[in-house]
Amino acid sequence: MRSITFDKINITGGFWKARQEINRSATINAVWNRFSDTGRVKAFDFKWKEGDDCKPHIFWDSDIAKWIESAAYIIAKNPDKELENKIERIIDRIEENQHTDGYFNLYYTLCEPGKRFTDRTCHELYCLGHLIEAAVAYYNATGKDRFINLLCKYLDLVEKVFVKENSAAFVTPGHEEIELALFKLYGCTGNERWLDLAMFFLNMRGTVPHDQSLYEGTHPKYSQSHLPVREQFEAVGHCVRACYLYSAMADAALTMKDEKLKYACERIFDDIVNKKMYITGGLGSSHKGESFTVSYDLPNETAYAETCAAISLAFFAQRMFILTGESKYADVIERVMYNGIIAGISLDGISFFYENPLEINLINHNRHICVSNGERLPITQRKEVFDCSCCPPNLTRFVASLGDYIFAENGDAIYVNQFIESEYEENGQSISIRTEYPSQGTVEIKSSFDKAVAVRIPSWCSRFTASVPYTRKGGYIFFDKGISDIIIIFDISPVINVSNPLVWENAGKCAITAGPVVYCAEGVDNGDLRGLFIKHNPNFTVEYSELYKTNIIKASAVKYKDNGQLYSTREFEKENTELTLIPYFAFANRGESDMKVWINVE
Ligand code: FUB
Ligand code: ZN
Repeated sequence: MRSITFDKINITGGFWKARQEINRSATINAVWNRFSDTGRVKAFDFKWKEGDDCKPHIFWDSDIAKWIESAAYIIAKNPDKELENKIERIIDRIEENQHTDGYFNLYYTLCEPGKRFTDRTCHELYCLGHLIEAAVAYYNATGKDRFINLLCKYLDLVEKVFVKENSAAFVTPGHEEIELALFKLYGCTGNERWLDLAMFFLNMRGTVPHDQSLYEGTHPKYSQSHLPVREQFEAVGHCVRACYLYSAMADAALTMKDEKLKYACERIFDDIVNKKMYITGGLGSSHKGESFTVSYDLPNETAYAETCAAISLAFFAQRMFILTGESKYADVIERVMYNGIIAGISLDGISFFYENPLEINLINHNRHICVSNGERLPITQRKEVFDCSCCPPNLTRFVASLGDYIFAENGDAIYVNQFIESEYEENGQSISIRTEYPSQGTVEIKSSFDKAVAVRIPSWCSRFTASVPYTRKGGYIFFDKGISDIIIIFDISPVINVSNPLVWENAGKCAITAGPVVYCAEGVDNGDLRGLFIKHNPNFTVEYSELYKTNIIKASAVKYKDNGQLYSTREFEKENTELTLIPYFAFANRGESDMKVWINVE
């Protein structure tokens, strides 16, 4: 399967066009401004000294790198001199401050000189990985190779220290990222040294006793260092680290035709999706280690579900789709992009969640009034920047390059994976999608390609119609070549979802989805959420909301009345009511509020 990259695709309207416009006009500048306020941009002047404010953090390089990568994706579609100049200034600083042997790192140059490559947990290779991704994106957008060349010089050093001399204090990085970046660099330059280096880091993981020792009390599973990669079959440890690693494993499986790696990736992916993923596509059941825990452990209120983890799942899923051509991977991308990822950003595009809980109970947030311990709970309102601000620039790069996920090509067919109003043109042939998705299920596809068109039937969809004959194979319906006008109508009526009974937290509860969108109830619409139970077979009504650019849902429900008694042997009185449900991605945009995705069923 060949992916058709975002630069060849125009997103022309609808839900995602609006999101990309906000990303381009508001978010990219807001993130830059907050990175300036907090000293991240200035740090690249390399003037910081002990005692000054804004001490560089070990992965500030990566924050700016992800910002550059995002800006490069934006420039690729909308040339913008101001953004380009900002990038050029940072590259100037990198060039001026790169060590003569190629090394470049803010923290180890300014704060701990002489200690480079001594601490596996300190993110040097992670930062380099993000710089590489940024440089590749910038080269692809502008044709300028100065940034890539600087980093290749750094990579000459990395190859010497890690592969030839084995002189660093560790062999594999504590936070994966460089591996997938090296695959991108190999794809861009064709230089097999970078492929070999990627394979070196992958093959060594889980084989080096020193790298498997306990770091800061964490188990080797935390950084997926417990086993060689071909023997890893379960998703473990820190979720972002994990999915960046699994993405690189999938890259390697494809590039090297490595069946063992492919098998490991398939097993891990299924483990995530069938046992460890929130209905929103969020990953990470615990803030401790920002990590996967055990199967079916999916607490709602204390969910970690870091925005970066959701994005990293999309990266892994996309590579698995390219590797296998199976629609289930695109299903997961759809789930995560409409839910777990964009919940991380406010509707106005300037503030962010790091953790994305599936429930907010404000009483628990105020519990310290009565008792002092209190479970650690995610914040209830988005913030413009964090001390650890990895998520905002991950969002900007994901949204700017969203076109990557729409179409793919394999032999005789063009694949339509995501229903986003867009067009792709190559060699005088084109395919376009027109749709109001996800507020409506109608998708019109026009193709002049001399190929069949394969359209994904989403796993959530039990009913659809198509305007022309098709054949079904796996998760796709195929329209013969020569069929140029296709209209598919997916039934996106609201439906009830229940959890596997082993998910303790969700027993007796349901979640409502419509098409790919997961819904939630907020106190701001429904008053006190306590005592509210959705009817067993609820009536749903749907109305379009301009605020959310998709629908809200009203569902029939009952409200139990407080009669002043704490306990009773008889059922409390109840009255019929209507529950208002909004898209989960839009929660916490109207002030602090209780919120629930999983709702009690009467
Ligand atoms: O450690 C770098 C990034 O910060 C991780 O990927 C996130 O989970 C956050 O810890
Ligand atoms: Zn993050």
